[in-house]
Amino acid sequence: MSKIEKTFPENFLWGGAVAANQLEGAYNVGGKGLSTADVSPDGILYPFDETMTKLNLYHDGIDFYHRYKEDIALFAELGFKCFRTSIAWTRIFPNGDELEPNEEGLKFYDDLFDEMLKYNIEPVVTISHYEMPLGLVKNYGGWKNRDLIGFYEQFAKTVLERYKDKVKYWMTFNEINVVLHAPFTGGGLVFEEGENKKNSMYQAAHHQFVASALAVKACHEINPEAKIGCMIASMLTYPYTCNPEDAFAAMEQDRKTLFFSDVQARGIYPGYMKRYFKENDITIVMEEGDEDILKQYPVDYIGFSYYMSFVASTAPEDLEKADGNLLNGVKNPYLQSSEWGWQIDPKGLRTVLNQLYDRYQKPLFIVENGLGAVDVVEEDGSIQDDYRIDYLHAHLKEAKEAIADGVDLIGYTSWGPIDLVSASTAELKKRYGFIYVDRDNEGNGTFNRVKKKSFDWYKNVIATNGASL
Ligand code: BGP
Repeated sequence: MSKIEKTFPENFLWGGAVAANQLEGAYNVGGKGLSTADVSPDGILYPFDETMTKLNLYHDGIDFYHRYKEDIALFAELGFKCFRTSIAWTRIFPNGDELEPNEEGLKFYDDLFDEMLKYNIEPVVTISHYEMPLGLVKNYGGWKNRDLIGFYEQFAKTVLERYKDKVKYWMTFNEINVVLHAPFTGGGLVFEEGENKKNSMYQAAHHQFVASALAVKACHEINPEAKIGCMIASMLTYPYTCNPEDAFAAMEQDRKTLFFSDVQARGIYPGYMKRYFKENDITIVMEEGDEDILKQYPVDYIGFSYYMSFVASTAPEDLEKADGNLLNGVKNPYLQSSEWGWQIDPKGLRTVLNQLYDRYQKPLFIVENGLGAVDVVEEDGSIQDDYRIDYLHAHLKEAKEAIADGVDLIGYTSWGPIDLVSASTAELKKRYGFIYVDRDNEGNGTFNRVKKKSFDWYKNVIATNGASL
């Protein structure tokens, strides 16, 4: 048998990924308005609280707003080729509907991107990541209102234009499919009594699709060299048994996710979804021209996050549950789980990469992957996070296999290269970083940064372009 060459491509985009609201802090500094995250002290899965009386760790994040120079220097030491972050919408348009952007907010990201470029770190920018101006929720009802398309388009055009010489890689919405699972965070949706929630969520998604396509259009007009992608939370589902009914249930469950990338990458609403809408009394209001916009401006690449896999069964009530803090389901007896119940599945990453590439034939970018874990600081001050190394090592090996399968993978950014506030639970003890941040769930700590054992490990992976794996 001939030997298969397994290597990462030259110019592979190694790096890390974060989101503005989970690390910047300075939530009311520099003219910034209140965002949905600022009133979500318990994270994206829980009700929001406008009284703001409860400790909200997003408010200070890890103080990246003031310490980004130190952090970018550490990323440079890791050898990062790219760094993915998002732009806090409320730094640019504090309430979302102003006519003019906030210059102080724009300036912050100019400085941040310049700092990255100083070290040849390519900025990869998510235009909207899990937060939006609270003003757009209160005054317009969030994304179920069509007006949001215009407000997003203005925001997107403003940043695409302003940073056109600094940013070549963009994404329109983080995990766009999460509007179905966390409707407040994903879509600014607050439901009324008796409202058809599913209808509102899919209507919000439709508005986001159109907004996303308009951002693709603007991006290509402003800088034809730039690439703009979608970003989905991939949720690979296995059938619990080989019973064809289970296999079909797994496919149907996967389609709840793939629907989003189907629309963004192929530019059409797939037939299976039109049927689902009919069967569930969902009517999507579209305006003339919407379908043309979707068709004309598909994304350039598919960005996705991958943390775990899922299991579907036609008789789930008879089976053991997977009690993860995100999307419960059936437990997979072959997999271990993280401390938060996320089922760890490196092989599934190879499957997802192959499935997405077979389906779209567009470049893929793993823009989030990692292990959320409790880290212990030893007496000597070190953090021995071998579990994190094991997780990342196993996943990256599968990514390498997928490349050998022929998948066009352009980059890998691990989630939270520096510890930050969790999205699902808004806590700090769920850590992902190669760099530890001294800050706890009660809001105590110095914000000091400490390299963990995984720091040198990842540095070596990048330095060898993955040959060390
Ligand atoms: C993704 C989000 C991130 C993020 C990550 C890890 O869904 O895009 O914002 O934080 O998951 O999730 P968590 O922080 O809940 O562990």
